[in-house]
Amino acid sequence: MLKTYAYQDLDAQAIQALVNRNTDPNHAIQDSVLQIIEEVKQHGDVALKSFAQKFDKVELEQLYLDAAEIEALANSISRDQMRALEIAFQNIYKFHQTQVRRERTVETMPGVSCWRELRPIEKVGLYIPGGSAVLPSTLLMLGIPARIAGCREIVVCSPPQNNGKINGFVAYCLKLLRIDKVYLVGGAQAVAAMAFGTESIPKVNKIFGPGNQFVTKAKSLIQGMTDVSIDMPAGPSEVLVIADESCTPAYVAADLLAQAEHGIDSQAVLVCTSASIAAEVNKELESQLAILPRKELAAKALKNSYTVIAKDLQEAMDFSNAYAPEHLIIESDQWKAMVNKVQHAGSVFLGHLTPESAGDYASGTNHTLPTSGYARSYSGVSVDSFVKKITFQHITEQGLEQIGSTVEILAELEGLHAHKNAVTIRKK
Ligand code: HSO
Ligand code: ZN
Repeated sequence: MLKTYAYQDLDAQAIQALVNRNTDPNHAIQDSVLQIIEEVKQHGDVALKSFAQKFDKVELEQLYLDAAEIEALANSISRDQMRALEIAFQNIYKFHQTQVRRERTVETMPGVSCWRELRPIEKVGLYIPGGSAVLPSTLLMLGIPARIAGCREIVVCSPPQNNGKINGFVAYCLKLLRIDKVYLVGGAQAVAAMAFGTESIPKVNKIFGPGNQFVTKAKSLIQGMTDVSIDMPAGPSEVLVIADESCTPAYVAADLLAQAEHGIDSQAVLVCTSASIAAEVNKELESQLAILPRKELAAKALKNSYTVIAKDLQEAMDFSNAYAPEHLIIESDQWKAMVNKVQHAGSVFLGHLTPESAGDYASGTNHTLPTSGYARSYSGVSVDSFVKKITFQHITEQGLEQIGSTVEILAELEGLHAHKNAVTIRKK
């Protein structure tokens, strides 16, 4: 049974307490991650092999699998599974391809032209977690925009299984992405390896991908230690479902559980417009939870979760905007009218037949999204995450005549005479 709050009883402070995801940095984690980073920096491959022994319980002679090994693993999955991964690949590719658009050149004054051009980030590192659920879909969500952007080198790290291999689905996705090497490294040590480079693992320019608290902490730490950047700060996954009288409680419960099964720290929030909807959803939660293979995990996650009863959809949306969910599902006939009221969310699922699972896997949108309230200021991963935008300009003789005195005056008022002279000398 989800804890329940009535929106009308919540003051600003109570709302703040509810929407706060408490991602307080934990010092025990920070200290051990710093140690791991130091080990990898100093001992490279040797450190990675000993971490594989310690954390993944496997003795590795070589830290990667090559094309032939990937091919063999990829061939171990069924035809139907291959086909499903291919359809997901195509849809994600189609959606992301539209994100590459050439921008117009702007003549800000006659003879003064400015424009931007995209260039791929040369080397990117993708981290694919292995833990309690292996997520080949995450490889598609990161690899496809990297390919479309034209990144020259795509380094993939994923923790080895205890047979020293990776799972066949991840291997098949590597094949679809034409990536012919995968590094068998997991956890904070994978992030450190891609940030500093080792004998086997190339240093990259930007690191992407979700992970546990150790991976997340490593990503935030290496940013301050190197010139390597990261996709976004990541926390546990979350969903907020807005449901009104038009909803089907069984669908709402199914969506909350799809989130809850990710992990014990996941959060599934229901905001509905009456107590009777909440009661029906709770009944469904109980019966659907009972038959889930990951019911222990999901039940724990539901303990961190709650329901808010709002008086109408507007109030429900106000709460959602205060929460800034990673995923927002609007299970109402009125979904169209709600679209422009959404202010803060990572990805939004509209109507009764649009489960988050569709976007998690195959509809085309990216599932690497801002969590923990970062949807207030971050976007999800897209092709943009894999490119830089460089500005260019060109000034003609006429242009210099047009803009010259403005620059001279501004340089003068800042007391920067060399700046002024760089114009003056050209006007002569
Ligand atoms: N909901 C997760 C993505 C995912 N779900 C992968 C299943 N597999 C974070 O958006
Ligand atoms: Zn999911």
